[in-house]
Amino acid sequence: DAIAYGLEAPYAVEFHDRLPSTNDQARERAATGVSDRLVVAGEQTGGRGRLDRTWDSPPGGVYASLLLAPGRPTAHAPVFTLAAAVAVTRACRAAGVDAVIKWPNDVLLAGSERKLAGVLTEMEGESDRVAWLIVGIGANVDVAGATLPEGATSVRAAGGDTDRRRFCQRVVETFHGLDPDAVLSAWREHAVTLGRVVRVETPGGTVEGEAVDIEFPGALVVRTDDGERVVHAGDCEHLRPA
Ligand code: BT5
Repeated sequence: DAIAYGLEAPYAVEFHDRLPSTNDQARERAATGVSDRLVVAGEQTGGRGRLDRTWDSPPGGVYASLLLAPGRPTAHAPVFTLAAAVAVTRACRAAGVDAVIKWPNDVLLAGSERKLAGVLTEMEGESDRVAWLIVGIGANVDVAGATLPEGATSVRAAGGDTDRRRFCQRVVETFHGLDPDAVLSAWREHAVTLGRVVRVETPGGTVEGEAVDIEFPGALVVRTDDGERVVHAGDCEHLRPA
């Protein structure tokens, strides 16, 4: 598999031509006490998004899950989603595709709402520390636009460099090289959500207003008619420029 050849990472890397889900594979590794492991697959047969949604995972995409060492505060988990989104955005840009971040976990083609990539962070806590933390990345790299779901696009469809090994290498290097203190400012630099009027469906109801900032570990600050709301999770829709 082209993606497998010569990838260098500060973690052990395992490659599979095909897996149900790299996140699930990483989870199985975690159960045997492994950590600091990157699991990469050439395609997935059961790729997952958030909230029981599916992630279409045809050959040519990049499907990678990073199993991080235990012990971090569970409350910090969302910052790894932001860091992964920054890493994927920069990898897209290095491949010649103008990508931007939509809160919380989408990477879009700039000037459109078409999705290039998504991030799925999962964890389990023991009291307030993570027992395992998995950051899963799905990116449409060398995938023809026609094989993707509606609203999706790919590096290939956008005319970028389709070398998956190079793409994956850049994601890993950027993610690893991002100083935790630098994640929020890097995210702000690439985000398209800030300065928009958004509607966020949260577990506690709908929040609508101008997205004004991001707060550690990854909460969106929304200025509503009733004052500022700090939104920790949800699905975000961009309505219009503020
Ligand atoms: C995500 O979920 O965006 C997270 C996707 C994470 C996938 C990676 S692949 C490696 C690792 N192993 C896994 O099993 N998962 C991770 P969410 O925000 O819930 O978005 C899901 C929605 O995106 C779907 O309901 C579709 O509308 C859309 N979608 C599905 N497949 C897509 C694709 N390939 N490209 C763009 N959009 C897609």
